[in-house]
Amino acid sequence: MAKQNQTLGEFIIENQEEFKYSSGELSRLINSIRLAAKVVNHEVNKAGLVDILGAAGETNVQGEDQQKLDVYANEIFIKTLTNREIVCGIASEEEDDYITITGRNKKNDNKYIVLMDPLDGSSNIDVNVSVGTIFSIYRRVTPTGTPVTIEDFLQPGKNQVAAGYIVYGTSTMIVYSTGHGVNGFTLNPAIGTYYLSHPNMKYPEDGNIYSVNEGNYVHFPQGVKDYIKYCQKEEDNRPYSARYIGSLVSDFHRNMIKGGIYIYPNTAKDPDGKLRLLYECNPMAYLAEQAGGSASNGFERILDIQPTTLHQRVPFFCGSKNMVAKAEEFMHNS
Ligand code: P6P
Repeated sequence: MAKQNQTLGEFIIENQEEFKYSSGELSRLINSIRLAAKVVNHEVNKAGLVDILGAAGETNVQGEDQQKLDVYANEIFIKTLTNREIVCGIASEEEDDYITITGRNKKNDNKYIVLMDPLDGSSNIDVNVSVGTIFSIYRRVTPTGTPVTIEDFLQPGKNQVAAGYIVYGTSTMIVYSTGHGVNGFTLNPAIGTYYLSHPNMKYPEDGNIYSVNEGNYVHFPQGVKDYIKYCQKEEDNRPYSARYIGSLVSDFHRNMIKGGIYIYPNTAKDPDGKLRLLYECNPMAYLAEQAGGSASNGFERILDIQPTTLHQRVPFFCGSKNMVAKAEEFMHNS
């Protein structure tokens, strides 16, 4: 049960028994993500000082190599999860292949794997727009103690045991679910503690915000074009407002609080769209459904899609249940 102003640490302990068959491993996993997020947050918030500290690829005032922030975030999350020996495998947008984690004794009895987009929307950093980290957690399906295989990573999204994101915005928040609803925690940077600020987050069933990059309009499928014109029509509670930050985590977060739909469709240029199924769409779809929203590729529930490759892309329609249903109607009728 969520209590206002509870810290994330207290929340994890108090809800420990909700983690199916967890021996505290999943709690330690969420805790390690919490720690890595604080380290990345510190660096992201300094990004504006790059000119003073040295641009990416050069040395900064401390004489350290200034890394691109998405590379830096990737390393921080991988190091934190590896050093604490909490997972048996990791996949990341920044890594061509998955990483097998073997414990100090060269055996690894951990049962969880993590897939992540360490810094989604990182191109927005240079213009001081919020960015995010997205993570997705599964139990492995191959025998414990053996090296993970691609089979462990190519599970449908409905198998996730937890998923969440960190949004590095006007404040830094962790929003996640372990299958019992969605809760948001805001970081108090003065003391480095996350406090429960958004208990039991719910996607409004309807909304009046649509988030899509209309610059690609001419390349969209006819169903998406028809839905956009529907959003803009002076009728009922429309026209809706167009809000598109260009950072999935930020658009999703705003739409979950206010109600809305995010669409990244396929185009002739990108026949499968742009967003990655395993570490962008699946975790966000899991959160959307846990909050009473929905997510599809325009025709099929995202969480039911059987992945075939680690970095595969899918068209993505996600948000308020009734808005996604209406967009799917236009897709079916086009
Ligand atoms: P476009 C960021 O690169 C990202 O993966 C999402 O966070 C964001 O919503 C989308 O791509 C933006 O893509 O093509 O509209 O710039």
